[in-house]
Amino acid sequence: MSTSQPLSLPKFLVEYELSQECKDLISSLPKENGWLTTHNYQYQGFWLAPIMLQAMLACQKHFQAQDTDILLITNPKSGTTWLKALLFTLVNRIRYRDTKIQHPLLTNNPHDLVPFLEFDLHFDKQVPDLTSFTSPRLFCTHLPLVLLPKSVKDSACKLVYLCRNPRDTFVSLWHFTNNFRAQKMSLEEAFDMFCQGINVCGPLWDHVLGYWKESLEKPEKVLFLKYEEMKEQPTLHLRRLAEFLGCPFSPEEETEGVVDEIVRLCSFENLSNLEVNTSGNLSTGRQNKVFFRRGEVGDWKNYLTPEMAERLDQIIEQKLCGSGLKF
Ligand code: PAP
Repeated sequence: MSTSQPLSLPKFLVEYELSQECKDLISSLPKENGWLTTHNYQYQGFWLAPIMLQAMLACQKHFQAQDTDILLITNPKSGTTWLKALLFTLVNRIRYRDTKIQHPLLTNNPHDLVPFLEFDLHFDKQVPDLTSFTSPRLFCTHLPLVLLPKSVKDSACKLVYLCRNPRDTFVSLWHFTNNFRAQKMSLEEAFDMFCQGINVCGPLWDHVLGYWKESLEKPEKVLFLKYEEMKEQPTLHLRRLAEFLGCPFSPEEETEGVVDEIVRLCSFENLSNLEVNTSGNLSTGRQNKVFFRRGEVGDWKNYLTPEMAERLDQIIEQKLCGSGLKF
């Protein structure tokens, strides 16, 4: 196994001084080796890093969703950065239409424009001050449906869920993880854990299924998107997104090419080449470039053997059976 100088761990994954409440909770939970933290713990069917458990408890206690909020939700490495960019640009498009104002995406990584509820806001055991957020407030989370704060479910806020083919999600996660490890995780070891559902916010299929079913039951509340379909027809899905959020593109905007403009601004090619993303750091300390690797569909073919792909497919097929969802 090769070793190379690892990047420093993101702040939220550094083993933290946990609250007594979190320590008590953790002591009763099943644990497994973590990919980045020493252990992950299984809570209500999902594997979470200790600091995520603590943040989740804080979110559940303190986060008060507003009816106009938009919550963007993904399993890690499913296209979070892209969706953050698209949503931010979409809902703020009037504000930054004036070409004299530099668009924030040109100088900020999308993660600094749309905060994670659990990592960026509910992290330090304090109730965060959200008064500076203008409506509609945009937040992001990796939390599974069952662990969302109650106020999200009780309010009329909208949820936008993005999923990605599990094969590519796995390969992306494996690369991302190894950026931060001195002792690299072998593909086989990581794959075996992934197939058992033991990765942060895993099992992936349960995460996806929770939101898929919710989107079928409450289509006005949850929009379910797929990374591959967005790559194939980005303008179509951006229009769907705008309609779902109640801010459809006007005929004038259509004529002026605003839809194409947003897709181009948020594209992998554009964002990954901006200076802020090649050499900048997030406010939480992570290097922005780790969020841009290849941004392609089907990169798994370069890593997984046919047997591995078949194993994962069989698991997914069995887990999704009867749900109507396919990858
Ligand atoms: P996160 O869940 O940890 O925030 P996330 O953004 O979901 O990370 O994952 C990064 C993946 O999205 C990378 O995929 P890859 O490893 O297969 O390359 C990254 O390249 C891809 N990505 C980032 N920005 C974009 C974009 N604008 N369009 C398409 N894919 C993108």
